[in-house]
Order: sequence, then structure tokens, then C-alpha cells
Amino acid sequence: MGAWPQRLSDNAKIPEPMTFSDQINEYNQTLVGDHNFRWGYLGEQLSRSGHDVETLLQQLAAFQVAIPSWALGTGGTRFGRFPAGGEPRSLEEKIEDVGIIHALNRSSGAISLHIPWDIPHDYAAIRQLLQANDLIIDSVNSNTFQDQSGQPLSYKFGSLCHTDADVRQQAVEHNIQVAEYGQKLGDECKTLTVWLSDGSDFPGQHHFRRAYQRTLESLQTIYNALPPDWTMLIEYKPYEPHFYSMLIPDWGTSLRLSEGCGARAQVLVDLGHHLPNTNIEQIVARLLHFGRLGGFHFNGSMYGDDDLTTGSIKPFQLFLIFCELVQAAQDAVVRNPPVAYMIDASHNLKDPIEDLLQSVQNILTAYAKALLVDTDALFDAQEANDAVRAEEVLRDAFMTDVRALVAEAIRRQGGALDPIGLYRHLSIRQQRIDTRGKLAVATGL
Ligand SMILES: [Mn+2]
Repeated sequence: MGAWPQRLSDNAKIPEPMTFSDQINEYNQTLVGDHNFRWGYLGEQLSRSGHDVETLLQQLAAFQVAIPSWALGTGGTRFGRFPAGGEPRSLEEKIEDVGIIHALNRSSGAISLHIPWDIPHDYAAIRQLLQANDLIIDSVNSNTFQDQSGQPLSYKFGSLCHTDADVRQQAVEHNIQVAEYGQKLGDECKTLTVWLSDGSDFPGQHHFRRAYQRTLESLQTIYNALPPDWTMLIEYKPYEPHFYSMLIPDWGTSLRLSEGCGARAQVLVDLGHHLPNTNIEQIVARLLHFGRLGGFHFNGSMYGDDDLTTGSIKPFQLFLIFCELVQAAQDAVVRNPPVAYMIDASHNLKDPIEDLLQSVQNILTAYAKALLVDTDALFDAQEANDAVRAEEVLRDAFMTDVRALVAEAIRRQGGALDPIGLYRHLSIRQQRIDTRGKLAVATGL
């Protein structure tokens, strides 16, 4: 059989539609001259200070922050909600949105899934969609802070701490089921995050010690039902939704509960879950020292659990937290498992995708600055009780403008030099509104 005669010359081929990667490259071309100028200067400055620039770029490239499935819709308060339009209506559309974020910044390659807001139906199709978007689902979150329709027993007076053993059993089974959903979503999903809204609103309402003991036993039952390679993260929060006492108000309680479960139970630090001016970096250092820091929920806080953009209010604190993480990673004495990094924010004014892009950019910036700290000089100053010198070492790194370093790390992985700029340039929100509708509202909060 002979070959078909060639009818079309190469020049006459119908042009392929531009891929997203092509669009990123085209956009980067418009910025690369300016970027190269700034990166050339910074790279030289860092090399002269003794940094291995290639190592810094690799460390930044390796850093991934999971995007929560509940943050892709516009947040709100109990007073109102003002959706951006074109919000993802299904898990599939949420994966598409995270896919855009990851394509733009190459640093958001994982999704933290909320059950029951995002229960998968067709597992094979979800796994395929994840793969097509270069994403994984790395963790699942249970929900015993709301009553779902058709749920036999109410969580009004608590879940894992409840006085009624049947309510506790229902909450335990829900957590085990959430982990089972996770197992079907791929081998990368090995983390169950438990945040309890359990607490009391009035003095005398709870028997503190009995409520704690019931919670411990419930958590132990969940922990023992998890696959042996799974981690259970226990999150704490000082107030809200209850305003007199929360069952797990602080890191000490989370730590004690995790120790009571086993080695794969770990503490999760949510930046917004602290009273104003709490020294979070010290908490992080303590947990690292005990080998119990399992996960992070990034957000920004002015007064409480405000869920503002990470790094928007206290960038220096975010940097100090990363200093602890970086120093612990370099310290052979520290026996802490890998930390799961996740965003847990939902701003009520911004386009959620832009908010997430900003958050990741701020996180990478804080991390990059922490990588620049001259730890030898810092430790010397600490040993010599030279408070001024120690602070200057930190400030020297913090005051360095690392934006070109972060941009270069993202660019080398195929991301955009200006992720939000390109997102706006391509009118992606408008495209979402056109396809999903102005009134499309995300499942979840
Ligand atoms: Mn959280």
C-alpha cells in the first residue's frame, strides 16, 4: 500500500490553537527584558553574599502549597456574600480553577479537599482531570461543624466530645469515611485534617475534663482506623463558633491529643487561629522541636480568624515563621516529618483566584527571604547574647527584595513572570462568567 500523496505543504497547515503554555510564554516575552535586568542584579548580589543561586531556585521550585477546594468561591460573613461570578459549581470545575493557578505559578500543585462539600462521584474521571492539570489531592478535611441534610443526629452540642455516644459514633464514622474517599483519589492522598468546632458558650455548660477525655477517645478510634501510612492532623482554634470555651483551643491541647493517638497524629497550625499578638513563630519552633508539626493553614489575620490574604497584614511574622521552618530543615537534631502546607483563606471582596495567587506569591517571598538568612552568623550572635547583631542578620534577609528570585523560579518551571497580570490579561474571570454564569456559586461556605 502506497502512502497518500502529500497534498498540503507545511505552510498550509491549519494553525494549532494556542495552548495555555504558549500564552504564558508569549506574555513572559513582554516582561522578560525588565525581569532579566532585575534578576541579573539580584542574582549577582546573592552570589556575592555567598549564596548558591541554583540551589535557592531549586528550593523555591520544590515548594508547593495546597489550595483548598473551599477557597475558590467568594468568601462571606454571616451578614452577606458578594460572589465574583463564574464560581466553580462542581469538584471538576474547582480542579480546573486550581489548574489555572498552578499553571500560572507552578507552586500550587495540590488540592485539599473538603467533605461533604466536594464528594467525588466518578473517581476515575477525577483522577484523570487531576493528571491533566498536573495536580494531586493530598489531603481531605472532615466536617462535623455543620449538620447535613438527612443526617440522623445533630452536632449542635458537639461531635467528638458529645455527651451522647451515638453522636460521637456518627462523627467518628464520618471521619473514617472521609479518609476512605481520600484513599480512592490517589496514592498521594495520605492526610486527614480534623478541625472540631466543639465547645461551649456558657460557664458550666461543659465538664471540661470529661469533654476532653471523650474527644481523645473519639480521635483515637479515628486514628486507629486510618491506613498505617496516613497522618491525622489536629487543628486548634481559640474561639468561634463557641465563645466561652473551645474543646481544642490551643497548640498544647492539640499536642497532647496527638501524643495520645500516636506518632502519625500531628498538630496543624492555622495562622488565624490565635489570639492577637500570639508569638506563632515560637509555637512553630516548639512543635518542630517535639517532632509534632504536621501541617500549616496559611492566611492573614488582623483580629482573629479573619482569613485574609497570607502575608497581607504581618509579612515580618510570616518571614519569622519560615525562618523556624528553614532552620529546622537544616538541623539534623530535628525529627519532624514533612510539613503539609495549605492555604485556608477565603476573602470576601477579592476574586478568589487572584487572592490565592497573591497568597502563594507572599508565601514564596517569605520562604525565599528565610532561605537568605545567614544562620551561622545568627547562631553566633545568639550564643554571644548580641541581640542587635541577631536582629540585624534577620533584617538583612527580610529587607532583601526577592521578587525577581521568586519570579525566576516560577519562570524556569514554565509559569508566568506575573501570574496575576496574565490572569487579568486573559480575562479568565470573564471567561468563567461566560461559561458558568454570573450567578454560579461554589459549593461550600
Ligand atoms: Mn484552618
